[in-house]
Amino acid sequence: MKAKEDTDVSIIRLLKEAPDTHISGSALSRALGISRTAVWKHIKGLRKAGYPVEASPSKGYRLAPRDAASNGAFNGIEVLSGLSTSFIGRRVFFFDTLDSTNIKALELGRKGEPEGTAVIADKQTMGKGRLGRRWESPPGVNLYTSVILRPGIPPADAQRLTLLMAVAAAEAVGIFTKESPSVKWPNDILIGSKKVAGILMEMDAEPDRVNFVVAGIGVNINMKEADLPDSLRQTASSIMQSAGKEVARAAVTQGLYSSIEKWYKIFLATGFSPVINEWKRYFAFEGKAVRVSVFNRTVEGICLGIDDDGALLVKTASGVIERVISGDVEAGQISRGLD
Ligand code: BT5
Repeated sequence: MKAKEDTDVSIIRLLKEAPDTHISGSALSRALGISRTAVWKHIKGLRKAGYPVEASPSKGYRLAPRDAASNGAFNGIEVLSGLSTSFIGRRVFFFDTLDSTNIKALELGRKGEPEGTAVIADKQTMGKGRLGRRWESPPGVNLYTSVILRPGIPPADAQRLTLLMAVAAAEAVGIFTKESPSVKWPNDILIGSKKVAGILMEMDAEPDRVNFVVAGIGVNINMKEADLPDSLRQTASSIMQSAGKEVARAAVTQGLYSSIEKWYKIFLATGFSPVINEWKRYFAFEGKAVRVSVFNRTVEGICLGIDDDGALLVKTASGVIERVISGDVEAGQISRGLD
């Protein structure tokens, strides 16, 4: 990230820390180690970027209070100036439009960007779901982000990170919603029965080693039904629809990055079981009838939960326990012979 942006972030952070007071030009120049003229240049740039910085010759600078209806700016400066993580999202590449944040993050990962680097787009033109599906990504309302991780694990273990991301996303969504979120195996975050967030993990790997993983997360934040195609209106929702009000996208992003960092550190320090245990708390399908689409077949039965690797366990009518590594789950019918 460019040095100029770091100074901008510091200025916004300092102004936010003193919400109702002015900070003099000389105090800012001392705190930032730059001249007063340089401070003024940055303030002009920040105003251009949409920050309402007031300047008074006698008192200095102050961030004008935003009106209550505004859900705040959403850009790299806004995310960074309120971020409390040590490495997730500390480097942020913010774009107004991208084809897909995952595509950009894969490109940046191959160029050697460090662990924790994040890509955000206000809008995606080719937002990706799993198996070539599409992720609806309208502008101005949601979060589309991808984070680079370098966990040094074998490719076979990478699936575990999907569940870790689901735990982090559910935790972050739950901070803002009235209802508690649940997870649908493996990667959907639901409020009630409607999807508010999805996760797409991609990796750059050799046969025995993961070079890096890209965790792509889409969170519906202030999206209204009207922003969605007809086909998704019955199945998708947003944080706003549960919270009853608009929510600042920067705050959701910061919450998500904090949760990712927290669970990723736990995973690296103590392994996968704390993540699995937490994931189970959010899982709504255990003991229920499910129908799982797996490539070219369907597995039906009672969901017994997941095993230690995160695979789904389904007991079929014939009593066989099937272990499903990848697929789509939906509620099924209880048929005779299942117990
Ligand atoms: C997912 O796939 O749920 C993964 C979504 C990942 C999106 C993020 S955004 C940032 C990053 N960059 C990307 O390009 N992608 C990631 P899957 O489980 O296959 O679900 C896809 C299905 O969810 C679609 O076929 C629709 O039925 C539904 N869907 C599409 N857009 C949606 C939305 N905005 N909200 C809720 N459901 C949606």
